[in-house]
Amino acid sequence: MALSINAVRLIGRLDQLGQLGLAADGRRTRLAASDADKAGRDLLAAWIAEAGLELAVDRVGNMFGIWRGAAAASNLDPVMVGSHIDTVIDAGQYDGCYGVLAGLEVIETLKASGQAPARPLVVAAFTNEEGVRYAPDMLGSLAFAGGLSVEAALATVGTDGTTLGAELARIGYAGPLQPGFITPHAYVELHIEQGPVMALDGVPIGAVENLQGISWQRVSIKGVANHAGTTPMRLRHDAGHAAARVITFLRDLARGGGASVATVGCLAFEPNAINVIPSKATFTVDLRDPDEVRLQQMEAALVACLAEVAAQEGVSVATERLARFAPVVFDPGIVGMVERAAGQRGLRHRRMTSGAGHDAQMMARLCPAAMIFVPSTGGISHNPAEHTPSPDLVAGANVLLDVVRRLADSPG
Ligand code: HGY
Ligand code: MN
Ligand code: MN
Repeated sequence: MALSINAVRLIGRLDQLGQLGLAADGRRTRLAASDADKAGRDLLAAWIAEAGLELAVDRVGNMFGIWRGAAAASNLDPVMVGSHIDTVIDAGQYDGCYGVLAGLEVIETLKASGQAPARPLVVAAFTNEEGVRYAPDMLGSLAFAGGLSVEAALATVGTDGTTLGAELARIGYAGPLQPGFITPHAYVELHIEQGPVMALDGVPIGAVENLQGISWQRVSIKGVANHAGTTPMRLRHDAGHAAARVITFLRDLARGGGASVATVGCLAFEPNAINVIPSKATFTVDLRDPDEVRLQQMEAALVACLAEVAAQEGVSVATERLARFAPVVFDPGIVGMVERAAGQRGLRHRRMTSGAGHDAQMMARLCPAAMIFVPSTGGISHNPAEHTPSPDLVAGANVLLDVVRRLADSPG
């Protein structure tokens, strides 16, 4: 009988963590370095201690549970699993949390079963994966992988005017360790798919072989405030209308190109009054594509659109880059391990591209990395309706267990 994780403990912890950050209106929000995030971190730290693992926190608040076990004497690099426990606004309870708690569950199961992996095992919870409060997303794992200096990370100013460093200190998670203090032998992230592909295919395991590129920008359009009633249409410099033209352009651009997607998730007008032509429109642009060339073409098309709208509407435009990550190809060897592990458990599986960004795309800069997906009911995520049936959650965690055992006992 193959070793299996403790399903009751995993599902129970997911539900318990999922209760944190619930507002009176029932919306779940645990933005990075917020009080709600602290509550989640404190709960995770307690479970890490309960599992008998060593807790480590680095300077950008990344949290780690470390099990050295019999490998303490070896100087072999550890196998790392993990994800994130910060959320978007009005979030589901599985995004990120599933990968962290299943990773912890895998280590606890191996530890309790008397296994003695040749390598230490580490579960990570990276800071600010979502990037909703502080841009870019995947900030903690980016810093851990050396793609962002600690100073720049801590100085990041949030949408609320706070700085990440001050907030981490305030919630007690400005750790002492330098990001990158561990060089993993390999990194495997278990995550819900957050899209419709697996649910439509009826496939319980996804072997994620690549992850699409991401381009985030903030666009500010400045026009001229004027009276909504007295200003003829031909004399307007309407920042709101200019923004609407760009937003519509982006949707049509993405709809015309294969796997491309474009999203304007934030939009604000000034002075934001019913009878005043907007003087300013500020909005965010999220462009993604698995192909770097197509992503660059979308970025160039946006530049051209902004120039045309500025000229025709008599407005000025400014853009600010918030994040830019090229597509990532994961380690084929680990992807193969995922497929074999699923097959040996009699689980159907398929290769996938990740539409969402994940910490694994940053960890792939440091070591061989790959991801395992489980289905999202109805393809819904970043939404409180986000759900994955417990049998799928348990199956994914057991496949992670098998892949970790294989990696942890590989000397090379
Ligand atoms: O934006 C993303 O894809 C991730 O959820 N941070
Ligand atoms: Mn996530
Ligand atoms: Mn997310």
